[in-house]
Amino acid sequence: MKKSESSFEAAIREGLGNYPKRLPSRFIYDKEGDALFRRIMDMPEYYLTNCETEIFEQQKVQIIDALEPLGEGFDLVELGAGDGSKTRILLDEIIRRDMDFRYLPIDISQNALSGLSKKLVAEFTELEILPQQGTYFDILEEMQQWKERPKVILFLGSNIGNLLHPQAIDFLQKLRAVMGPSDLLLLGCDQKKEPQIVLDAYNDPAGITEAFNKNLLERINREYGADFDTERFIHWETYDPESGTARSYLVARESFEVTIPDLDMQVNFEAWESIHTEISQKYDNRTLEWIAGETGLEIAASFTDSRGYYKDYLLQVPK
Ligand code: AVI
Repeated sequence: MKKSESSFEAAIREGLGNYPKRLPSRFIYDKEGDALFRRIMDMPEYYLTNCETEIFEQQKVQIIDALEPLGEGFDLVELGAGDGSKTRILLDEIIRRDMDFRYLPIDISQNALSGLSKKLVAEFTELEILPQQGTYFDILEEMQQWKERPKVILFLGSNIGNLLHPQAIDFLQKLRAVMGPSDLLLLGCDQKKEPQIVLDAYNDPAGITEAFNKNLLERINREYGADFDTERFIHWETYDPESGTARSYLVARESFEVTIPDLDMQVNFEAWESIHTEISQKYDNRTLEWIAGETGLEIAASFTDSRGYYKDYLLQVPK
C-alpha cells in the first residue's frame, strides 16, 4: 500500500472514530477532487485564482526585478505546481530577460506534471524543466541536496491557507531549513476582506464546492466500500473575521449509521453532528509578519491585486 493510501486510512480511523469528527482536506484531491477543484478555480465566486493571475500579469516586471538578489543560475522551485497556468506568466518574463534558470515543478500528481511539462516545453522551447513527483514532505527532504544553486521557492494559490497557523509555521520552518542565505520564497496568501465575499467563494449556488467537500465521503465509498449517502449531509461554511479563518463542514441532517467494510468500521452520526473538513485561512500583514518572524524569514516585498483581495509576499532570510 502506498504511503498516501495508508495515511488516508489512518485519517479516517482517527477522524471518524473520535468526537468531534474531522477529515483532513488534503484527501479531497483524487482524480475527481482535482477535476472539481479545476471547476472551482473557474467559478466567478472563487476570486483567488483571478487575483493571483492579475498580480502576475500586471506586476511581473516588479516581481522578477525583486528576484535579482538571487544572481544568475538559479532554480525556480514550485510546490504544488498543478497546471502551472499562473506560473507561465512569470516564466515568460524570466525567459524574455534571458536569465539563466531551471524550473523544478513539484506535484503529487504525475499526471499533472506530465501535462504541465508537455505544455511548457511546447510554449518555451528553451526552458530547462525538471519535474519532481512527490509530496511536499518527500521533496523537502530532497531539497536538502539542492543547496548549491540559489533558488526561489513558489508556494502559490493560498495553499498555505489550508494549514492552521502552527502547521503553517512548522512547514515554513522546514522550507527555511533548506534555504540558503540569498534564497527567496514567494508565498500566495488570500487576504481578510468583506466576510460575505469569503463565504460566497466557499459556498457557490451551483454546488461545486459542496461536491468538492463531499468528495471526501465519495472517496471513502470508492476506496473502502463505504455506504455514505452524501445527500444526508449539508455543506456548511463559516468565516471568523477576527481570526480570518474560513471553515468547511459536512453536517448530518439526521441520525444514521455508515458502514466502511474494508476498514471494518461502523460510524454513527447523531442528527446535526458535523465533520470538520477544511480551513482556508485569510491573512493580513500583521499575521504574515508574525508567521514570517516565527519562521526565521522577513517580508522583502509584497504584490497585491487592484481590489486588495490577495497578496503574494516575497520572503527572504534576514541579512
Ligand atoms: C487549495 N486551496 C487553497 C483552496 C482554498 O481556497 O482553500 C481549496 C478550496 N476549498 C474550497 N474551495 C477551494
